Amino acid sequence: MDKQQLLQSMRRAVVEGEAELAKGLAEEWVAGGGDVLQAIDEGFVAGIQDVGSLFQTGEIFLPELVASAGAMKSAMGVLDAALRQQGTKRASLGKVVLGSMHHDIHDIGKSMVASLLTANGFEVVDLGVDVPSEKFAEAVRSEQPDVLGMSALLTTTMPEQQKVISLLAAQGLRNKVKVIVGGAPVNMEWASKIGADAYAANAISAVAVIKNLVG
Ligand code: B1M
Repeated sequence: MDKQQLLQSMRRAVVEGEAELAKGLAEEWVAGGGDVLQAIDEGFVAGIQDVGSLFQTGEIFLPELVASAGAMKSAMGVLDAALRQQGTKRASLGKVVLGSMHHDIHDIGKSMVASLLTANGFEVVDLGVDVPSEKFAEAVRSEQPDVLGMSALLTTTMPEQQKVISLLAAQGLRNKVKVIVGGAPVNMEWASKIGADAYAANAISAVAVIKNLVG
């Protein structure tokens, strides 16, 4: 298969929820020396975006959504390992604590931000998904990161980002850390409204923005 055919197959494998196939295609891409970011963006993310549209229009339902997310994650396991290998060759640029908001179990985008940060030489502490505000604050206290990153994929979990920022202020931690927010429903206006230091629309720009934040 040539590159374009591989990218198309990746997209289809996610839409069809074919985890083994998605993983195999990612392995084939990495073994052939392909650009990992291109496979993520033009292959697998394109597929999960198709899935989001099909779910929204009622053409597929939750079981298919779950299968597609599984396919995406099995491919990302391979691509993440390839990205991490690039990151181990560099000195640390700073420490970033990351997590998905309380009641939010979406982690594909957040994990992508984590992978790219690691690949670019940041030390990343990933708190995972469904992270309560107290746990974010505790991590800022114990890990003393340069940057705290919060990801929200649901409109209902966006207010949790505001809650964490208020909690950091109440605990005297707000001026000790830069805060960046992201996730599909989040935008610059929301970031300013809740007093975050920064917003990034995607994982690639998140790396650039965080590099700026740490000076
Ligand atoms: Co859910 N889901 N989901 N879902 N899901 C969305 C978000 C939704 C938009 C689908 C839709 O209706 N079209 C919708 C939200 C609607 C809303 O809030 N207004 C939705 C819903 C409703 C739900 C459930 C409520 C469904 C239900 O149960 N009835 C449920 C909620 C569960 C919960 O969290 N409590 C649910 C569940 C799931 C699955 C578990 C099946 C699965 C997630 C699996 C997983 O993550 N492990 C899932 C999926 C896969 C999606 C869609 C299809 C894809 C999300 C994704 O991974 N995108 C999504 C539709 C969509 O977004 N088009 C949808 C790919 C990823 C690379 O993009 O996450 O946006 P994204 O990340 C980007 C940027 O946003 C940015 O960089 C990333 C890479 O470029 N970014 C950051 C992300 N975090 C960042 C942090 C930063 C900076 C940038 O700094 C810190």
